[in-house]
Amino acid sequence: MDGRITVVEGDITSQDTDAIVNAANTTLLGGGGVDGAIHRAAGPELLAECRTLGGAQTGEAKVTRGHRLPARYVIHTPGPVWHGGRSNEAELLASCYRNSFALAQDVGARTIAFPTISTGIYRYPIEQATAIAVREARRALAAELVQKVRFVCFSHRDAEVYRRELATRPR
Ligand code: AR6
Repeated sequence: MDGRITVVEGDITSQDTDAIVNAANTTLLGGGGVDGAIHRAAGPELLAECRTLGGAQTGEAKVTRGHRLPARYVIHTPGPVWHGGRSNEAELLASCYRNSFALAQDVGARTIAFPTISTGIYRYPIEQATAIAVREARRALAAELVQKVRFVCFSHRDAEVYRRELATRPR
């Protein structure tokens, strides 16, 4: 297992990484799930900054300051809604990770924490989403876009899926 990738069970809003990633929607104006939690913890200044961004397409990413969060930056990325797997979901989810890593490098964020993008309200199957997340994290680390990646799982079950994936060799 690559020691630069860690898995924790917990709340992404309390992470002390340089950047945290928000599983947003295309409006970038907040919502439920982890998006709602991040906006509540960051305070209304986050929504005010998000209003200047003009939304984002699925798979894109945009960055704001962290405001009241411990993290300096929030990278907002709308993941794909799961429609059964034949609507380009895998490529779009990979784009979320790639664009998030690219933005982290742009702003100089060396450590980054991700939630399990798309696996909640958007219903992406956790095993398949995890394989993509881990593959893209390994690539970003190999390319030295960031130095550390933390996967923040909201449930023990999700964390176990990540640990299993990290214990397997890169595919
Ligand atoms: N910290 C870490 N993970 C969390 C937290 C938290 N504080 N809260 C929830 N999760 P979801 P999606 C987990 O639904 O599937 C929003 O309305 C959650 O249990 O937040 O990408 C947006 O505005 C799940 O495992 O994101 C979009 O409309 C994971 O985060 C839509 O939901 C992702 O679940 C995006 O849906």
